[in-house]
Amino acid sequence: MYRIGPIGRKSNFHSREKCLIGLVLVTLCFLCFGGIFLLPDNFGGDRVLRVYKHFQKAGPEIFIPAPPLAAHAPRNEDPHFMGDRQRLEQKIRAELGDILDEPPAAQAAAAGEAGAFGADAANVQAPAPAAALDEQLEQERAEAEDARHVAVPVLAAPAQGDSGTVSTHNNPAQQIIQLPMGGGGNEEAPDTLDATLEERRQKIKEMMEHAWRNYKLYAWGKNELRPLSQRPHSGSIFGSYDLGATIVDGLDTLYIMGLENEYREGRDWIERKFTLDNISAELSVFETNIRFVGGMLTLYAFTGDPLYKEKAQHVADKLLPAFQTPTGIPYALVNTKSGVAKNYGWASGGSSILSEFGTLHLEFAYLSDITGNPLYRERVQTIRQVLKEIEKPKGLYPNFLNPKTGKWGQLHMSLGALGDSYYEYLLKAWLQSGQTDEEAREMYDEAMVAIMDKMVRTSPNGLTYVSDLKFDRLEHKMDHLACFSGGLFALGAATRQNEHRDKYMEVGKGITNTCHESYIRAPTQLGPEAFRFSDAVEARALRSQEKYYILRPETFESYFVLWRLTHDQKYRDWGWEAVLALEKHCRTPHGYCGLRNVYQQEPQKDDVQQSFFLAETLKYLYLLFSDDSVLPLDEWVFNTEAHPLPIKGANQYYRQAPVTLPVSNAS
Ligand code: DMJ
Repeated sequence: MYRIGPIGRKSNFHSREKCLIGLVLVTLCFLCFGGIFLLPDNFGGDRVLRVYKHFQKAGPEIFIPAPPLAAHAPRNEDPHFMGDRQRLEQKIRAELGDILDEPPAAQAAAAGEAGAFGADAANVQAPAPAAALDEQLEQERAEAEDARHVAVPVLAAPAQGDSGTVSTHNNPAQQIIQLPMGGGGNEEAPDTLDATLEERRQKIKEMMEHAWRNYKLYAWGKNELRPLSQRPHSGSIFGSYDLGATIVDGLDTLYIMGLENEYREGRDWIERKFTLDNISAELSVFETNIRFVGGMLTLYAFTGDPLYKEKAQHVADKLLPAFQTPTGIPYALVNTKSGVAKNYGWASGGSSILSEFGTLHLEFAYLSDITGNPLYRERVQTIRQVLKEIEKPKGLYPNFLNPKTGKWGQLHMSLGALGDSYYEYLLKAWLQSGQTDEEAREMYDEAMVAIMDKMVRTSPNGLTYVSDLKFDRLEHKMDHLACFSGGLFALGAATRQNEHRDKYMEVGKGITNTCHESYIRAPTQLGPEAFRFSDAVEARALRSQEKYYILRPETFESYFVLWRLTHDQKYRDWGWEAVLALEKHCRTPHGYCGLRNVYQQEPQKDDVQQSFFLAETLKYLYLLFSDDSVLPLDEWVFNTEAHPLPIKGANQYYRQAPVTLPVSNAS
């Protein structure tokens, strides 16, 4: 039987419903596509492209949760290794900003003729800067010029026991620039060698002038310079705010080199422009501390100028909200306006990173001493206690620690990326305290003995290196970052007569030699970002993402420390080789760039003049050719960004203030 009725009626209603839904959909489509194609603001501008790029940068995990690593690991690939490499790449990307993202073709176009040293800069087709940028640059340049005529306070070296008072002097120029630690030349060796040394110092000073002049011309007040495009480099670890990173980071090097006018320009900019107030920047606690707080503290120690103490405290106060965690282990990032802090999404389940939260001690301890406010020291003492008391697998410190639970993340250990400067700050906290912070020295010795036992190895041809360790498995690879440890082991040996002394010195010299090998095995004579050891290769990068050189200082830092401790001429020879290589491959008419591949005869440049090139690379090279009386190692200890801090009880520039009640309003 054929029946109509309710069912038939229902069927008619469906058709109307379908029509309505269809209409709604058509309207929606019209609105969406109309929005994209018809509204001039969206189509004409680059907003769609920019949004797309943001998504691209943020990565596919926005849409798709990361799959379990093991499921996607290629055959023979340890999933733990893979995960860590991704993390390291994230970290490097954060450091380098977008320079690694640029396609080689675009790079080649940007670099143009600059592939080889000495090529004609006039042919570089730099993108035309926007008119507004031009105007702003012009204004900044004019301001910088004015600054040359602005009087700066004339500061004298403090008398013994002085707590940092400002005084005047009859000969301002000399007084401002004269190194408080005395000398600067090589007065004690009046022979022909001395003349060569002086020439070399002058050469490195000229490199600093070149780097500074071009930064001033094209990026003044911005964070870093892009020498090929002759523009500021924004983004990367400093965010997009104009914090003058190169000024703050490079100023103490100018001071040490006696570059008076440049020093005045920088000081004036800091006084008039540098502030973190009223900006909403998401800053790396670690990078901001080592470069900005560290830089200001050194300038304060050198000059006694209260400006630098105020600025150091201002910056540190902005970082304090990051310490508000259940354990007191700070988060990696903090927003300067809201105080909201967080960790990197990629760091082992929301962990903080050892090399970051473990590299605050020198600056915070010294800040407490010069301000009389114990708060800063208390914050880093809390970190110390957590690390002292926590169980350490085989005596080693993993790179990740969860600030909420106080538990380790993945058991990856490294003296390179993610671990490095924690170990550095253990030894240096002890040195800075005038060798009274015995807890720090003990922690240093325990950690370094474990590292020598579990991670330091010798290659078949006798090269000493320090591997990474991942869940009991050694990865026979060393980061360029780990090259600082040659100096660290040697400094540990030279400062205490204990049963580890000889071994420390042997390992320190061995690592420094290996890092030098990684340089001289490359046609550019500059070392790669990471190098490996296997039956087939030694001290050589294998993967394309390990072959770049970004003007890093660590190898030269070890040359400098080893030179001071041994006076073995080879360290100066190696340093000079490096100067020649930097001049040949990294110098451009408008500043210094890193290289994309150190194994090419004429490598492409990366178009970034890192602020640490001025803060560290040129400073260590300059000091390598200076007399031991310039920043003597028994009076000064270098923070991890090469900003020298005075040693308590041994250095009249310590400028300790009387202790006051905590006054910080930022905790
Ligand atoms: C610097 O900012 C510091 O030396 C830091 O500890 C590691 N990385 C860079 C230089 O390579």
